[in-house]
Amino acid sequence: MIVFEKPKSLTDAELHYCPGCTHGIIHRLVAEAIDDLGVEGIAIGVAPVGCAVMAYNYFACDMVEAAHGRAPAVATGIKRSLPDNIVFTYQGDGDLASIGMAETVHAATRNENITVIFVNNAIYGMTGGQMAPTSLPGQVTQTSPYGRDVKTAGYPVKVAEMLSALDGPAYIARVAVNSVKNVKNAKAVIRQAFQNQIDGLGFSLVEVVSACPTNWGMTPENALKWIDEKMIPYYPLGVYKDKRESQKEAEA
Ligand SMILES: Cc1ncc(C[n+]2csc(CCOP(=O)(O)OP(=O)(O)O)c2C)c(N)n1
Ligand code: SF4
Repeated sequence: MIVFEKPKSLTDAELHYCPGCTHGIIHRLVAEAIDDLGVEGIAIGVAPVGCAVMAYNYFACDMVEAAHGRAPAVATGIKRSLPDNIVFTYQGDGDLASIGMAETVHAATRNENITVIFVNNAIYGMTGGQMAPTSLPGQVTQTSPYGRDVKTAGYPVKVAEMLSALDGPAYIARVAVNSVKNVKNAKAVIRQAFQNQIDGLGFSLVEVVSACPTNWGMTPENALKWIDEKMIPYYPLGVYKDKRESQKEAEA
């Protein structure tokens, strides 16, 4: 009896992520959503620049590599020219909320029918742990050795809250992958974000609070605890915007 299987939408390539990094869990949840919805033959992913730069080796579908931060613009072009395909981006916080902020906001406000997976690990992982737009107040990073000072570096960007204030996007949610309960919920939300695209609803973004034990300078176990103790209080989980639900309420 098979009790555990790799999703069909992941290749056999060995992941290069650090021990305890939760990028791997998120890859799996995306691949499971693609499998469950039966869109593996028509999915096209757009890989970021960041630790997930080699996502094109891991997802068993057509993949395109975008320049740093440009994935939503690249995905827009792909989806508009191939509307019957299912197009997703996979991006970190440096990629999406720093250099790629404009692309993100404008793809959301245009309600492009794409699915965006946004991995918020509160740091630039690939380049060695610099402060990200999402680093917490007081968080020590390579470029904030005394902790993020909001007086000079500003406050963290709350992407889910910010985008849900726009009229455009169809679905905005935040999940975490630091416990079994949170992973199960993340799976359902990511699946919904793909289902929305199949149903033609428009722009769906799932912010996934994720661990970077290497650059946080923590053991994998403590990194998961830090998510509970520090990240989730600042970045509350939940569905921030759901046009399907607001439509139902308006009709009731
Ligand atoms: C145009 C451009 N600017 C800067 C870089 C350098 N760079 C590569 S990855 C990265 C940040 C990655 O951080 P994030 O998107 O949070 O992903 P993570 O590695 O944490 O998963 C930066 C600044 C680049 N490759 N291209
Ligand atoms: S540096 Fe951080 S985000 Fe990158 S693979 Fe390692 S743990 Fe993951």
